[in-house]
Amino acid sequence: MNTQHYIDLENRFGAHNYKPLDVVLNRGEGIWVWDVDGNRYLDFLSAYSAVNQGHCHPKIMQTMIDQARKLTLTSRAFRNDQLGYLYKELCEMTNSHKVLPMNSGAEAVETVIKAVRKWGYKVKGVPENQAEIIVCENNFHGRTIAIVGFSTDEQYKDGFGPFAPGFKAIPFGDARALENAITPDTVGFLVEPIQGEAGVIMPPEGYLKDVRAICEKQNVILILDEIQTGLGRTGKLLAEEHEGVEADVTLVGKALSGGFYPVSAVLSNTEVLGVFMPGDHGSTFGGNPMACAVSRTAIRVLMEEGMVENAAEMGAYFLSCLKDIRSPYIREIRGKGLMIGIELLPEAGGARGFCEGLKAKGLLCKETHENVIRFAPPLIITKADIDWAMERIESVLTE
Ligand code: IF1
Repeated sequence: MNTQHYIDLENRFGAHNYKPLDVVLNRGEGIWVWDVDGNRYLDFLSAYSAVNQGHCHPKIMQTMIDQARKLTLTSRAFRNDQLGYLYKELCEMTNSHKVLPMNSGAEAVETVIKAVRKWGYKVKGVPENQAEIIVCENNFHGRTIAIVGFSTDEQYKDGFGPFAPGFKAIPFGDARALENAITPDTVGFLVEPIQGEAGVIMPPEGYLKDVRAICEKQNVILILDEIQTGLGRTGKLLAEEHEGVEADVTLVGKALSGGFYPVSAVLSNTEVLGVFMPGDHGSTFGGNPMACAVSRTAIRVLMEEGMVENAAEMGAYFLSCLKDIRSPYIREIRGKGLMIGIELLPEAGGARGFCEGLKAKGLLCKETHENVIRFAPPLIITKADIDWAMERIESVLTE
């Protein structure tokens, strides 16, 4: 069966809401993936940072198999023996007090929107239905109706209205703008520590510290969406650690399961999650024993196997190699840890062509918007692997 056969199947029977690179994968191990024709590729996307631990990590896989033999799903109508341990281990690791488990990242975002609104009414004293959440321009927090409703990207919204009210967008990286936007009805500020989808956009240094102080002073809940930046990606367990701050609420997902299973969580350091009463919120699959067992092992290997430190070290090495490239196409190279973007000049003809070129040389990555090539390899990558990748990246960017 060749690649085209699988592509034809997808095109005939699937919705066309993606335009993937034409590579059909059927096997993965560590940083490598293989296509149906037997070609091997270095994965520089890591499923959008969901496989930070590398593909098919043997310990996570073993946990999944063992748990599948025992018990997969109980629903939250009953308790299971994994959930409490996941709570405890996540709290200890992230210095949180409370956890609420969901499945997708978007569900974690929806959950926190409900929680901070209710906190606003019950604790802060905001008048009924007046709660306001501040978000940033060019945000990406998922695809549900509430979330795309506060996107500032026209494509994400076009044709999908009407949307939920109660959101206000301000420029990213501008602490003054936050200060000016807050009103007595503001309950939360939702922000990515580094904007991923927007093109690996880094805020000015001190930004998180400043917004932390502003939220504190104005009694506004600071919510960091670390679904992409969290769990080692930027060289710290959570990106907030780069500035020594602690959010009131932190959202994690993606690598929380090492890519085996959709698991997300809302982590809370205040009484925000305390506003939920039985029946207020839930999910059939959220907190199921399979998800809990898998993510317990996924976070354990992340820590035990030094992946966070490796991301910091290899990220710095990779960034310095990239900055040595002399290319007429590059506008800027930026990133933290192993979350790196190369912004191309408009005359380069778009990032997609470069991603196609890299694929032909055995390296898989994905453009974001028109002009940014995004690199996010698994956090287990070695110096030799980066050198291997650099040869290919350099040749595509200079030929
Ligand atoms: C797609 C990007 C990455 C996220 C942040 C929440 C979510 C995401 C910061 C929602 C999801 C994804 C989804 C994926 C593309 C992707 C992405 F290109 F959009 F920017 F990762 F880089 N918060 N990000 O980045 O999590 O519900 O998907 O589990 O195809 O939509 P989800």
